[in-house]
Amino acid sequence: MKHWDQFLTPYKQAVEELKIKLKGMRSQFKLDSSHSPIEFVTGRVKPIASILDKANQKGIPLDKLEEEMQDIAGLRMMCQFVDDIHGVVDLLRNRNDLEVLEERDYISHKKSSGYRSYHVVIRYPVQTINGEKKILAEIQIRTLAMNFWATVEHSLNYKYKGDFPSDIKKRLEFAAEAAFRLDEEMSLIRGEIQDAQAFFTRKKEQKQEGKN
Ligand code: 0O2
Ligand code: 0O2
Repeated sequence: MKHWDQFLTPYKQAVEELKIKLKGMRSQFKLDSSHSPIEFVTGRVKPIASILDKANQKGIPLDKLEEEMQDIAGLRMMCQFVDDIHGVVDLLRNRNDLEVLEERDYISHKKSSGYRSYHVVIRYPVQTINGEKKILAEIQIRTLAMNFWATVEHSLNYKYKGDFPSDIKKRLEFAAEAAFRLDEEMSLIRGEIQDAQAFFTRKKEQKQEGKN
């Protein structure tokens, strides 16, 4: 157990640091009163049981976890619109506190399950009392609709261990299609939505100023 604690400590630190940094990007857009391409950010360290399951499934020896398991540290960035995702990926590519190693575009090429998301694998330096340690982390960037579908599908997957009854499988396919259409519809009225959001932000700011 102590060994796992030691192994996971830099990953925990990386997730905490990256959550602050990525949420900071959102705050900077808000301060600018410009549309934030980032709606919210979450992060987690993969639980030990899930690390062991995945290592087992993928035939990764436990002494190769650091190099071969890319999502022990995982971050998610949620966007309102599909187009925001590309903007967020560009922002990540331009940062000099992390190195983008790989990108997996499951939006242009959705998975057979219906899963859509953009994955970026990074190398991130963590400062420890024994010096710098570079770890791998995976950042998943997706719309709110993609996130809704993935979250629900993930729970069902857990329940059915991937072996879905055929009616549920069909429903999930329809739901993936509906989430895709929702993203398309929202993109078509993107300008309208952003104008409304900017209007309410200004109103809120005026109200705040009135109070102070
Ligand atoms: P804000 O500014 O209130 O949104 P944490 O350590 O709690 O900060 P963690 O462990 O990743 O972060 O928590 P969690 O519960 O996964 O959620 C992180 C942030 O995402 C929280 O915001 C939640 O309010 C927000 N969040 C989670 N689900 C949704 C959702 O479906 N819609 C929206 N809009 N936000 C969601 P914070 O950190 O409190 O900041
Ligand atoms: P968690 O923490 O439970 O979400 P793979 O071969 O697909 O296992 P690989 O090659 O390591 O994975 O990387 P990939 O495919 O880029 O990313 C895997 C992660 O993407 C998964 O992590 C999920 O978070 C998400 N994902 C991929 N496919 C699906 C899917 O069909 N449905 C849902 N809901 N999520 C998916 P884990 O390991 O499941 O971890």
